[in-house]
Amino acid sequence: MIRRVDLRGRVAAGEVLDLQALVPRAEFDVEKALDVVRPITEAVRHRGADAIREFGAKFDHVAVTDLRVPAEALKTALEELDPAIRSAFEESIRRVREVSEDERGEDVHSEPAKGGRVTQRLVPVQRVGLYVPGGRAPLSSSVVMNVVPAQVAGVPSLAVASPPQQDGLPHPTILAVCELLGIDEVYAMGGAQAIAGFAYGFEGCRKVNMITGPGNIYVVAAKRLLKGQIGIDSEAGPTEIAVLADDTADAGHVAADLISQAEHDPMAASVLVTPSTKLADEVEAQLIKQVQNTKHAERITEALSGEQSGIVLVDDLDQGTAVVDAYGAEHLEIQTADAEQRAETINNAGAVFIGAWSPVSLGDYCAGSNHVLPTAGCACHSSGLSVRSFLKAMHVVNYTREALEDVAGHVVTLANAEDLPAHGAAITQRFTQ
Ligand code: HSO
Ligand code: ZN
Repeated sequence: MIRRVDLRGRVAAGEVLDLQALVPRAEFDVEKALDVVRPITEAVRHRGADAIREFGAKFDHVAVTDLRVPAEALKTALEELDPAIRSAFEESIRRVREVSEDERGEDVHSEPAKGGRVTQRLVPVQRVGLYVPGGRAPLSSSVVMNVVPAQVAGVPSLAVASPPQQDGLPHPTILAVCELLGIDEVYAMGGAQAIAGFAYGFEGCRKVNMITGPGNIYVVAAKRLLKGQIGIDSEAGPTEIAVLADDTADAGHVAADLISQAEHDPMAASVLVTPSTKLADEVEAQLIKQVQNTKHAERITEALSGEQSGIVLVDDLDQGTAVVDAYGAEHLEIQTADAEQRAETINNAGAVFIGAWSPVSLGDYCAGSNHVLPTAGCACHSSGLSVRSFLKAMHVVNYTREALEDVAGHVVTLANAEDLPAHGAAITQRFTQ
């Protein structure tokens, strides 16, 4: 069901371990997909909506006449949404909004010299396109995770794209959540053509400054290709969960959490790191037992038995901590007696979940944290989506005559040192007239 990687005693025996290579990620070769995606983005660039519709018909097998979802369809979707689902979304939105508001931050005012003021203004990106995947499981919760931080940041113009279903519209729950959040610009388009449509604009859709949201390999490839032209969030690959656990962890909980993320994708990675063989055996037994009773047993089994998943046995929790930190999982659960202190030593994870009562699926929907997180080890340099993703920091410089005069000598010296005397002259000419 799940392979084991036994590291015990190997460092003591003098072996130098490449911790990141121990559990390799499933192949998600974005570079290869670039060649497929390039002609699509070029076609959309030159032929706009016609090209988007043609690729939609080819890949989604749906003929869409009007890419823009009519206001009536959004309204109906919300009216028809199950009230229990609506109230769960409302609670999810409330929590993500509260966290986003707390995190927004203020402009920063500094005065490094008398009369010399520098302000860092936090300015929202002006127009953002949010991509919501359809496919295997249309992730309507991703609408919340993208839209709410953008709204709290103050982004004035937001558009959503999601692939059409058989009826030519995106999944009704996705439409309902858009309506709930007050998003009225929604497009029935998916894949690389949707990303290109947002990046270049097309009839009726102004081009955006930034595109966020997860997607399949072609969506990721299109984002990579068009980056620069537009800003993007971090690239999202298959979902990952790493659990660092000791004997105090409940094997049933650990197995359920490993299964929960394996449910996304046969390429999803579920990794347990533990010094306890007892826990390892119990979790393995629980995996076998629990998978039988899940709806998506086939893809879960494929994910758990893939190279990208495994149970890693370590000498002790400190080695285990080094392993998970090197791995840099999208989601890291710490279920150890000292979970809270241990979490403070982690540098690389998309998000960290502490103890028995903070499972990843809580974070997927209702913790208030964001579930759009860096995968494939990108957590060592990137953050998950948040209100900050939609804010740019802009310095505003405001010096008085006296403050400029005070520092003029240094500016001239540095300008001359770089053989750029006109830079110095721009200062001195102000005081020599
Ligand atoms: N675990 C996914 C997010 C998600 N789960 C959406 C359920 N719905 C990636 O972090
Ligand atoms: Zn999930």
